[in-house]
Amino acid sequence: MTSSFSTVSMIGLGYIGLPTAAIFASRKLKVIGVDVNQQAVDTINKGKIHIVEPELDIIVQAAVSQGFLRATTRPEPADAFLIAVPTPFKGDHEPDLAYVEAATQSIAPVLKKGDLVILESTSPVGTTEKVAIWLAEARQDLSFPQQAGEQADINIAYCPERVLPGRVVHELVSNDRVIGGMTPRCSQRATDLYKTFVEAECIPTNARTAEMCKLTENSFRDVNIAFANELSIICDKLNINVWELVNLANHHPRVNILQPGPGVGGHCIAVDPWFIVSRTPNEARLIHTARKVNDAKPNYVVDQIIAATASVADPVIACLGLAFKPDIDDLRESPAMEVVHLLAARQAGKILVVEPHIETMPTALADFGDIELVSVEDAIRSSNVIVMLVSHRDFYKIDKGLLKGKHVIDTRGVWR
Ligand code: SAJ
Repeated sequence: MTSSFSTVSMIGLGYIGLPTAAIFASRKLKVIGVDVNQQAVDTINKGKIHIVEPELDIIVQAAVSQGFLRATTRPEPADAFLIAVPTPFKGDHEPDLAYVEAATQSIAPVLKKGDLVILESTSPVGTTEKVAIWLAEARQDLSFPQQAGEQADINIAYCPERVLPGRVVHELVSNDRVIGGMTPRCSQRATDLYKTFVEAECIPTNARTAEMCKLTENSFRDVNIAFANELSIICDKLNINVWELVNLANHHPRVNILQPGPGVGGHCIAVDPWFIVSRTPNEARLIHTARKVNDAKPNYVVDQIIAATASVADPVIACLGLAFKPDIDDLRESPAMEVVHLLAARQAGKILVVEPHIETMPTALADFGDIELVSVEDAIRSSNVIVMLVSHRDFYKIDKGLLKGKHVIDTRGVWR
């Protein structure tokens, strides 16, 4: 650890902010976590967590009980401030920077000469420069990199997170980190800070490139999943098993196709490419098309299900999985949720939903009368149409013999 940081403040204690705060604290830095959600603050101060992430509970418990992590709703002075707040959409897929701006304004009064400010939130290109402008407007007594370069009182950098939900605690430490300083000194100071826990490489660049790098990584994955999803539709038309096809093609030493599915979900891959499209709509043609291909996939799956029900007198449709990907409980932007929602809206029949990672029906579905949350055994026994939506580990154990005589739509290739 470098001696220039003894107190670190994390603004936003969600899926990224809380694990990062806890890891800093585990390295014996004094961490002040800030969140507008009083309930989250109270939970953390009791040494507990308000989100689901393996191993996080143990680290937070230790950090709080040893006095290295404390949560509050109002920023306090610190040597470094990290901002990890949401950047959702507004309007037609436009990035909404309201939370980033509010977080920035909230730290302005407590900034002092020598402090480091890092933006971690996934953001459109140019956001770090905006943060610097907002801070300079609020604190005219201090100098900032856009005014004073290497001599600035305050250093500012953009350092995106790239951790995979479910593996956050491990990947925070072991992933390489892109460090986008507004000046080389800003990058150096941010590297010094992250090196308190990052065991992998910290690679310096400028803020704009770092912002674009984060968006590029998730767009790369989105475009490649869109390719797989488009292939699956082509294969349906040509009567080819897409899973076999992808497997065979991937035997080529320079081909690595991803897996088709019912669409792309989560709060990252289905969102971040739009931040490129909204800034450069005329240029980002492939990225935009990939978004549209992936967003259209749930509708395609629903059409397949409706076609399967055409020959069934009283359709009972078992939908296996609601989460946005396997073995997690996160339903955000989930294509499986969308499929069930569309099916219910089209009154396709009675719907039996199975999701081993939740206990109650999500409110978005509860309003429809003809949907029930049941066990996998009940769903398979009572249905005549079975739709595999999420390849949860548990679903691989289903006896294939039980599917005999039923219409099966396997969007994930579990029964390939
Ligand atoms: N999916 C497919 N086929 C595939 C792979 C994924 O349909 O072959 C679907 C999943 O089922 C899911 C969606 O894509 O619905 C996204 O899942 P994911 O596992 O690809 O990604 P996330 O959203 O959990 O995490 C991503 C990661 N980014 C990349 O892999 C480039 C992670 O490293 C980022 O930190 C995270 O986004 C983020 O926070 O941005």
